[in-house]
Amino acid sequence: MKNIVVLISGSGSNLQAIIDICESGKIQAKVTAVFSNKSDAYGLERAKTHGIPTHALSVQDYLGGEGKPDRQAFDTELMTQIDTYQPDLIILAGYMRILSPNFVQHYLGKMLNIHPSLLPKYSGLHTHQRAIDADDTEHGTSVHFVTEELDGGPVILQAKVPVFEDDTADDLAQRVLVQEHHIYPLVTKWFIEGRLSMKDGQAYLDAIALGLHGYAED
Ligand code: NHR
Ligand code: GAR
Repeated sequence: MKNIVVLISGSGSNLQAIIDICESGKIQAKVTAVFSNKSDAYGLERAKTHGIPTHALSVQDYLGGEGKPDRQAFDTELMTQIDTYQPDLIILAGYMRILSPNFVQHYLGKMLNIHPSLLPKYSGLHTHQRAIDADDTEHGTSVHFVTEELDGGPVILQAKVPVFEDDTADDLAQRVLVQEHHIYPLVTKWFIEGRLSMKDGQAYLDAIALGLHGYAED
């Protein structure tokens, strides 16, 4: 049985999808802990419902010079606590804080993120509004390995959705989420089965190098 630790900041619907596939017995893994940088994240309640230990760390408890949040100190404590669970895989599921280089290096090749855009388009925040503002006719989501470059790690799998004329950012976000709940558990399954790896900044599925858009390159 492999151990998965999930990091969240909000609703945790992707966390739920991961918990569900683990509980279904379709993969030999369990979510052993959930960490949040927000104590009121709804995802923490979801974890508790499934008997999963939860931890909320507040950036406000890790202030450095001039009272500014000390990213390094926060991430070091996060790493120490995560490591007590001996994770085989770290999953970012709506985690909203940039991770420092030390943290990323520590889990390199075993940390995944789901980002709500068709990377390399729209890294960073507010992706749905940006797709609408650019009059894009399609949008989507990407699962990628986490590297030091924000949303810049190699893509594993994407899913596309249409953008309709009257869409608000929230409409689009909901449509994207439905796809995320399919592709994130699938990629998690691949990883747990030992089929996925990252070497020299390149993602591999069954030892075959994946392209710019991951498995579904067109
Ligand atoms: N960390 C590294 N090093 N690399 C990545 O690829 C990461 C990461 C941390 C989080 C998720 C990412 C996303 O999918 C992610 C990928 C937060 C921000 C951000 O600007 C950007 C991208 C992502 C997550 N956060 C602000 C910060 O100063 C805070 C924003 C807020 O709290 O609302 O950390 O989109
Ligand atoms: C998801 O759409 C995820 O792609 C996005 O936030 C949502 C989280 O939903 N992630 C980011 O924007 C990361 N910066 P959830 O909490 O219900 O899983």
